Parts: sequence; C-alpha cells; structure tokens
Amino acid sequence: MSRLLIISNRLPLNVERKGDKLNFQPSLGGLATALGAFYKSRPSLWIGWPGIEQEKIKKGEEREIEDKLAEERCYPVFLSEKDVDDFYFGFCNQTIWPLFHYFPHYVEYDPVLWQAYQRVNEIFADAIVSVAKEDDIFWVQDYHFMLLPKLIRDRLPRATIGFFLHIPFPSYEVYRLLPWRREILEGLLGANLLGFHTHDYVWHFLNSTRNLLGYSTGMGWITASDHVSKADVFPIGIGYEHYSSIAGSPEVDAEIKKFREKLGDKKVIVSVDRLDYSKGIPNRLEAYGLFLEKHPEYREKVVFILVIGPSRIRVQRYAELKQQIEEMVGTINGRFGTVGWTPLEYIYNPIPYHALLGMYRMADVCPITPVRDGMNLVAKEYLATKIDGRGVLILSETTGAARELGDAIMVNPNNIEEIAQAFADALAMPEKEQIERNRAMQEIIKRYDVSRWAGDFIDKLHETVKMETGAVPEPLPDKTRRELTGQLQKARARLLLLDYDGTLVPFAKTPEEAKPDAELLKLLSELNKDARNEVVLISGRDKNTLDRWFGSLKTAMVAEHGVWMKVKGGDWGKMSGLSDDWKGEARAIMQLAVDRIQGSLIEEKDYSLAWHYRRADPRISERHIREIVNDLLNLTANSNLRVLEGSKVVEVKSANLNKGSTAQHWLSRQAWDFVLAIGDDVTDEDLFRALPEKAWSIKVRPGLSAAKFSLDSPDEVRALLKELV
Ligand code: ADQ
Repeated sequence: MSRLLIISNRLPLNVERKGDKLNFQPSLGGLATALGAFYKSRPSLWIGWPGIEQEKIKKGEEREIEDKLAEERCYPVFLSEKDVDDFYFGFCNQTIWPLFHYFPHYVEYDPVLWQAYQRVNEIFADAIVSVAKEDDIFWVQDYHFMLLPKLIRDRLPRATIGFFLHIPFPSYEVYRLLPWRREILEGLLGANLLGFHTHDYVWHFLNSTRNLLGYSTGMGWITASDHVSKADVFPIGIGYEHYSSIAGSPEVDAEIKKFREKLGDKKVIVSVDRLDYSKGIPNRLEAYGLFLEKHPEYREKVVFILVIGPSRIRVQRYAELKQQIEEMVGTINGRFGTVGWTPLEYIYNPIPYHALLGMYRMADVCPITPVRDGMNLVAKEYLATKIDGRGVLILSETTGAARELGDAIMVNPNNIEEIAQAFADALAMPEKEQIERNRAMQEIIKRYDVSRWAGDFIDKLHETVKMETGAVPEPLPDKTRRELTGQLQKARARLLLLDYDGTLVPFAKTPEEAKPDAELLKLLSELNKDARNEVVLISGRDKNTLDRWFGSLKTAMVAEHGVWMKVKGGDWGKMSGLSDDWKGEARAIMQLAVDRIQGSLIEEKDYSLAWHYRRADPRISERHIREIVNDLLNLTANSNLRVLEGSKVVEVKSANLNKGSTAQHWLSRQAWDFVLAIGDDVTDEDLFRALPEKAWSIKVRPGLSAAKFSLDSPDEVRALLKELV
C-alpha cells in the first residue's frame, strides 16, 4: 500500500509553550478527529503547522518537536510570526474565509496578504518534497493550501494528488470578486481529484473554471491544455460508531447526571459552534429571545446552553462577534431571567469530550443555524449520540449538511420568526415523530461515515489517475508507423475515417478559405481508387460545400457531424428524427455575439448553428467568449441539444448527432480488417471512443485524447496518407 501524505494547516497534535516547557495537546476541531483514525489505519504521514511560531521556539526545541511528532507520524512545517499573521489570520481568514462564506463586505483584498499566502504555500511545497518518497499519495486539505496541488505538481510531475475543500465553493458571481481568482483555480487544478461536500459546490467550481480559464468541464472532468482533473462530491461524515458507543458509556452517563443535578427536569437546548460569523449565532439568539417572548409557557421550563469554541480571536471581526454575542446573552438573561432561572447558559471554552457528548445526548433540541457552512459536523455528532432516538435537530438550509439531513426542521437562517417557531415546534414534537426522523437521518450518517468518506476519496483518486494515464497519446513512432502500413497492405477491407478541417488542411480564417488544394484532391482520389479502401470524409460542414469540393471524387462523406451521409458513388441520405425548432433562440444569442465581437460570424447548417470567431480580433477577451458559451449552455440545459466547443468555433446541435454514432454506422456496414481514424478536435473524440480495440486512431496536434497516437500537423497526416497510397 502506498504511503498517504495528509497536508493540512494544523496537525492532530498542537504544540504550546507552558513556561519553560513545551506542551503537546490533541487539536480541537473536526478535521483532526475526523481523519485521526483513518490515517492511523494505513502507512501515512501528516504534514502541517505545529501551532507555535518559530520565534517562540528555543534552540534545540525544533528537534524535540520533530521527534515527539514523529511518534504520532506527524511532520511539522515551522512558520514565523509574520507568516502566521499574514497567511493564516490574514489571507486565509480575512480574504478566503469571508468570500467563500458569502461575506464579501468582510473581505480584505491586500496584496501583502496574498504574497504571504503564496510564500507559505511554497514553504509547504518544499517541505513536502523534502520528505516525499516515490509512490506517495498526496492529500491536500482545505482553503489554506489551494496553490499547493500545482506547486507539488511542478516539483513532482507524476505525483498522485488529491485536494479536499472543507468550506463552500461560492457561486461564480462571488468567486470572481477575488483579484487572484485565476491563480487559485490553476493551483487547485494541479490535483488529479478535487473533492467538495455538495453538488452545488462542484457546480460553482466548474462554472468558475469554465468562465475564468476557458477549460471545458464535462461530467466533472476539467480538461486543460496539458492535463485533466476531476471534481466530485464527498460529503464528509463523522466516526459514527465511535460517537454513538461513547455516548452510551458510564462516563457520559455521569456527565449527564451532573448536568441534571443543576438543570432539574427542564427542557434543554444545546448548540455548539466555533466562534465564527458564518455560524449564525446572533440570529439564533435573537430567535430564542423571540421564542421566549411569544411562548411564555416555556419560561422557567427550558434552558439554552450556548457553547462556543474560541477561534481566530486575533481577527478583529471575531473579537467583535464575541462581544456582540456576550451582549445578547446578557440582554436575554436580563430580560427573561428570574431568581433561580437563567434562560441562557453561556460557555466560551473547549468542552471535554465526554461532557460534550453528554450535552448532545441530553439535549431535547439542537439548533444549528449557520448563514453558511461547508458541511457542519455538529449536526451529525448530535444525531449520532441519540441512542434512544429522541431529540430534534433544527438545521439551516445553507449548510452542506442540509443536503443529507432532510428530516431535520429546516430553517432559513435569516428568518428569525421561522427559527423562533422552530424552537416551539421542536419542543412540542411528539416523541414518535422525533424517533422516526432521527432514525432515518442516523441511517444516512452511519452508512457514509468518515472512514467511508476518506476511503471513497482515496479510491476515486486512484481511479482518476488510472483513467488519465494514457489520456495523452504518444507521437506515432517510426516502428509503429511501419506496422500500420504493413497491416494496411495485408488488409482487404479497409476503412479510413478522416476528419477534414484541422486534419487534412490547416485552419483558415473563414470556413470558405479552407478549400482543398490540388495535392489533397489527388491524394484522396488515389486512395479512393483502390477498391479495397473505403475513404470517409467526416466533416461538420454542410453537404453543399462538401459536394462542391469533393463531389468529383465520388468518395463517401458525412456532412454536419452526421446529419447527412453518402456512400462511395452514392447519394446523400438524412438521419431521421431531427428537429430545428430550437434555432431561433440560439441564433439570437449568436447574433448578439456577432454584433459585439467584430469579425465573428454565424454559419447555419440544416440541423446546427455554429458561431466562428477565428477571424475576430485575437485580443478579444476570453471572458466575452465564456459569456456566450454560458448563455448557450443555459439555453440548452435539460434539452436534447449539445454545445460543442471546437477550435475557435462554438456549435449547437442535436445531442444524438456526433461522430461516434456516425463511426458506428460505417463500422457496421461490413467486416473491416483495417480501420484508421484521424481527427483533431473535441468532436473527433466521440469518433475515437467508438472505434473497436484493434483500430488505429490518430489525433492531430498534441493534447489529451482518446486516440492512441498523435501527429503534429495536417502536413504529417498527408505524408502518412501518401505512404498508405
Ligand atoms: P468547522 O467550521 O470547524 O469545520 P464544524 O463542522 O461544525 O465546523 O466542526 C466543528 C468541530 O469542533 C466539531 O467536531 C465540534 O464538536 C467541535 N467543537 C466546536 N466547538 C467546540 C467546543 N467548544 N468544545 C469542543 N468541541 C468543539 C470546517 C467547515 C465545516 C465542515 C468541517 C469538516 O467549516 O463546514 O463541516 O470543516 O469538513
């Protein structure tokens, strides 16, 4: 089994200075707990910042830290105070965090912080490479290291790299606000596999990639010029069995007993969050106040335990939030409290594990109301401790967890009345209903627990790498070329499927200028004369143009990517079941593009429309083109139409028309003992994929392809065809 290198900002062990001594404590928070068991179950090394700034480490202590961490299979990367300030508290938590959680008004756009982000990602890349071995698998965690996949890739081009984002990926309209949006996407795309909690986040990420980098993104695959990456959904889970078994332990029973001695038989509401403005804590408190106001019958009968884990307090916004929460707690307790009853118990501290589980298990209601949250593990932890099935989860619809936990009482975190009502509904919910809802949700989180999550990610990563390998065809070597011609000579029935533009002729400025020259016509005519050869010219062009150019050759042809077909010496026949009633709207979008982008033009064919921009000013912004493609994609979503991006052309046509189905048609006409297909752009990929295993396939120009070999240019293709003559 290859070794797994997990890279995250914090290590599972945190180092602190206590006077003269160093103190090693398990780190708080989701990731360390979540991945802890998994990384110990296989060969691995965890790389991260140990939690103490370089300036606070005395001579010789670095070694002590390294040795102690090595016992736990951890490797520290040391950072200076300035790096921690500008990178972690700066770019990570004052730029990325607020932007990705839809708080654009909180975002600092500071080039100094951006430089620190780049610098620390570089420091990590160097440290990682210094300990990496051949065959290691790299799994980079979270928003702190979005440049790292590419930085590792630059240093180790063949590495297997995964990346997981624990926070939301925001919609394109928000993401585009970032001045360094392209660099971050390019950084991420160094990974073979990118994981997100929900389909929405994947969709937002692909959308940004398409719009900002112009890469094509079909079925979660992102195709850049020289590599592909895959984006997929992996909703993180918790160690369900662990939580649920500890929740029933005598230690947790003892904690509950202690709580009950103080709380009596009051109904208990518990919430647990890291201090963060994304968690919607003020909204929750306001709603609790409103609930007490509207439902006096619950006064003195209910207690809300508000647990907040200290976090990022050095960032101004967090300090302000803490103050705001404390003022609100004071106001509610002052307004509703009585002698002997405090409506809100406020704890601003880490809670020991058994006490935390005791609170969860005891809680009748757990309100989780983030305005935005990547997933939210507390929701899952709460449910896992519900051994008897009783308790009610209130969950904000803007958490990733809401996608899985549909049986919770769902709330809009900005609707204070709705949350207040949810408190009342939760407290009044019949036990039978509570149990039914919780059992259904428990099944879900039990099945996809954290080890499934991690195992699934690593399996998919291997799969992705396997699928990519061989995705870039090698240039046709001389020896293989001789083999190809040798096979052709022996064969009696030969099928040659040849794309036209970009394959037999170089690209021209207008479709009309790409007319075949005398040399090409002669070459095709000679190939065609041999009765053993069936030469099929496959083109996206209309049949009249093809007739005009090649009619005299009597060769077999396919026009408009398969709408029209003609056998050797025969006539045109049309594919059945096609409609063109969609053209009006697509034409309107393309016309707008023609009006805006000078030199671009629309080519209209019987069942497709193509917008060509080869002749447009080469400086036209990629953004303009992305916008037009996006409009066409929106128009054709959920329809039987396909938007195809070729070389400087965007085409809309029926989805069941492609060169793959065309190839199948010709392949099934008779038994062939030699098949060769040559093509150059994305539309030819369908053709390559449809070929039988033994067929020869060649892509013109280097790049990713399903073809087996590549040639550099139409000239090289012609040279090969001459040899075949
Ligand atoms: P966080 O924003 O940290 O995680 P969350 O998923 O709720 O949010 O995890 C917090 C963890 O800290 C939980 O395990 C909780 O029990 C623990 N915790 C919080 N306060 C505590 C306290 N006072 N005492 C003890 N424990 C406390 C990020 C993303 C989330 C995503 C996770 C995992 O922001 O959306 O769910 O990563 O991917």
